[in-house]
Amino acid sequence: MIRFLHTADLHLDSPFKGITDMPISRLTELRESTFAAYENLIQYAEKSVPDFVLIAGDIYDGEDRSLRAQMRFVKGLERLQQAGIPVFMSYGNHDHLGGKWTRFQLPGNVTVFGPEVETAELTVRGQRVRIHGFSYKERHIKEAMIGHYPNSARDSGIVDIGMLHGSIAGEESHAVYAPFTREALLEKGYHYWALGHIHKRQVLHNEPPIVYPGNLQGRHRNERGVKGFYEVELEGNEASLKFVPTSVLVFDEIEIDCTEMSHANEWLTACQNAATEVMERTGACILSVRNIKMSPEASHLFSGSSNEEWLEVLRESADRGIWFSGLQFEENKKSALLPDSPLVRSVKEQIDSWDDEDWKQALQDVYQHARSGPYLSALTAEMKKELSDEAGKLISNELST
Ligand SMILES: [Mn+2]
Repeated sequence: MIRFLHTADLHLDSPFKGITDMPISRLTELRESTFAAYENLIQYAEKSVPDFVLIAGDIYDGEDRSLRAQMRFVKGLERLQQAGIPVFMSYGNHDHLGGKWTRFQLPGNVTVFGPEVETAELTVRGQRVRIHGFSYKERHIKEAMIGHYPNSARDSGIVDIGMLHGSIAGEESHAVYAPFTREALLEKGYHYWALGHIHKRQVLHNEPPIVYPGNLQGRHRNERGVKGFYEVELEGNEASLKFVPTSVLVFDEIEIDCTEMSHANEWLTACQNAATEVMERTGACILSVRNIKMSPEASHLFSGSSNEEWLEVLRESADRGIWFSGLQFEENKKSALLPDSPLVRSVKEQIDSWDDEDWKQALQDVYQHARSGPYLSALTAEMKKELSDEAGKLISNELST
């Protein structure tokens, strides 16, 4: 039996650029979160002493690899060295070999795959293990690198593990790098495929396992839920996987049913209850609130104050450990929500008060245009009404996105 840890997409020192309105203490905690998650991985390894650790690319968030991130990463690797744990790793599209960075020397327990597919070998209690992988030599590897992986040596009793940072060919939701198909991976006859690149944890195939462990720490509201790595045991052709959580802050979304909402405090209580439930399940969290099933009454309630004000009171009433990042209103109710808002109302009132001279002024660019002018008919009351409505819609759409 061999036992190893499979992680990928550490994205150490992610800048969390999109999040700007947090108080500084929380922002500091957030900026430390990728390191804290890595620390959880290292501690788990020190405690459980696996036979080896696999890191399948995107260790760093940026191709310039901040010094701080490198120092912290190397310190973790040194602790694994002290615990006698070998590490096999590759670089991905985010931390490709072509980037410009100040190099740290890695400790002797670490094997880094080069730009071509290479094979590393080790023996675990008499069992020969081969690990195959490569690092990105530049950011965009469009080539199907899978063609360069050797076939397994199953017949000779060797365990083969493939490490690959890339995505399934034709998968439109992500930039496709080093594309592969499930079939192409299975054809190699390996015992395990340790993938990286896709941040959502998923097992693409069970026997043998083809696995994305996801990232160690979510970085924005589209990287939801608890994040971590897999601990894998291989025994003959049997594999067992255990997910080990590492994230210290969980991004998630709560849905609030607004059917019955007629007062602000009802909504605040509903948000707090839903948020507490998430926190009890996952620990500290950053939540976006999605308001669904907006009744006319609820629309009326929300139109009385701006989104910023709602968010402000929500944050003020939040428990420790919960941060509300933003509000959304169910798509089809967006326009029903805002035409009534004070801003839209005042703009429409303004437009409605225009006399012919004001209209002429507002539209002079089109009416006096040498090409378009001659083709325009005189402005009717109906057209004015239409323009005023369009202006209202434009404003409410801009405000609600
Ligand atoms: Mn990544």
